[in-house]
Amino acid sequence: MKRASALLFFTSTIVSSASLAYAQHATVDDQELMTKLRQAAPVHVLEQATVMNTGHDGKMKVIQEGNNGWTCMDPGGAPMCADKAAMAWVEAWQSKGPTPQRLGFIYMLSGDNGASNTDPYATKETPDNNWIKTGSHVMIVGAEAKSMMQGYPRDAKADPNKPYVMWPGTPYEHLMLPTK
Ligand SMILES: [Cu+2]
Repeated sequence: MKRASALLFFTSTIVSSASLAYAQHATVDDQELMTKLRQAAPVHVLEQATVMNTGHDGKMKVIQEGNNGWTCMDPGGAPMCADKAAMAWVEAWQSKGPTPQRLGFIYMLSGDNGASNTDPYATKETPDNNWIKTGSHVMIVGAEAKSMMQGYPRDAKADPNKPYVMWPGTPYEHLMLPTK
């Protein structure tokens, strides 16, 4: 009996980590999402922000209506709060559209899940995609940031402990600024 329930626990753990690996389809309940977001951005930003969670159908749903221009969400285990210009940049990146001109700002104070530093669309580590995991950081995005990025390292294999340019040479290159 004990054995059977241990096995059941083990199986469901595997199933849930498998679905977490599937970033877009991962679901966390709203309470859990809010807990994660409190670690990811200043609480006063989160308080008045629009909060989106991924529903079981994989679509984003608004779970808190905001009025401060910020949007908070957790796409695939990387909780973040983004301002309006940064949201437009996120949309451009995801739809492979032109980089918006305006400067955007993103809080990711609990770090990310890892990303390729050379392929903006990679979802997992491969031997040659320069996978990198960054701890607590903020991001500055948008075409306007390109002049600001001069002088920061733009190596394919970045050192995530220091400020660096992510996705260098792509339309979505942006500044990663560790906060610890
Ligand atoms: Cu980030």
